[in-house]
Amino acid sequence: TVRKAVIAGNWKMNKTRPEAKALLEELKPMVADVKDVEVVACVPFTNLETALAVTAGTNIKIGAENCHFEKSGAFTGEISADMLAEMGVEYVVLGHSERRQYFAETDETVNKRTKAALEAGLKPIVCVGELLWERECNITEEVIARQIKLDFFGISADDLKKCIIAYEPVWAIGTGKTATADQAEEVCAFIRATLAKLYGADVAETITIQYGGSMNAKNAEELLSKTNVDGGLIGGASLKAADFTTIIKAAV
Ligand code: 3PY
Repeated sequence: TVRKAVIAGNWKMNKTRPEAKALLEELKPMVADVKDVEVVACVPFTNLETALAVTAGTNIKIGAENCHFEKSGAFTGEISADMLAEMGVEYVVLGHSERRQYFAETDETVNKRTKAALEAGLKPIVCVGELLWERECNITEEVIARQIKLDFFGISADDLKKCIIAYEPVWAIGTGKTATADQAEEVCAFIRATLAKLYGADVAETITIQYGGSMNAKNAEELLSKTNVDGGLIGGASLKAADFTTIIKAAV
């Protein structure tokens, strides 16, 4: 395809600085020869500086796991997109279902964060996905279309091309349950068709759509073989250098 695969680790709330350093040092030589896949590690804020230093000059890019939508101000405990960009961070995960579920993030705040991230020059990895209940009620496509419309509202086609969309069915996150490759392909294709309608075929064909939700060393190859699955957002398996490398090589 025209799209370069992007495999991004989402470390979630894991790893102290020495642990982060050790993991990335282990990963570096294992993926040094990978050219056709964009390799990203999205790490906790406290690990960003260490991660950037350890991966400087390598093919591993660094991302954050969230950012706030305001530029600065009285938002105790928050981190702005500018603060991340200034460090040299390239990517930021936004709207992960854990943020939506436990930290009351909504499509409205995901939209604001996406705009702030783009304005700061970051590449947002915006997560969408349906709940199990919604899938059972046969409204997966409605839910996904609504998230796409709201999360990217007011964002230009050119800016949208800088974004990655991660399809993460909520029932597959941290549960060990994976969508089948056909289920993943079906929804990723639907996302692309929705983008084609809203933004035109050019944007739809250009944008990277990842699958996320318990992708691991065993199931990655089949998921990544699908036409509309351009990469993965990897939870637990990104915490092990060997598993993460297997997934990256499955995307080549
Ligand atoms: C998972 O694989 O569980 C994820 O949430 C990836 O973001």
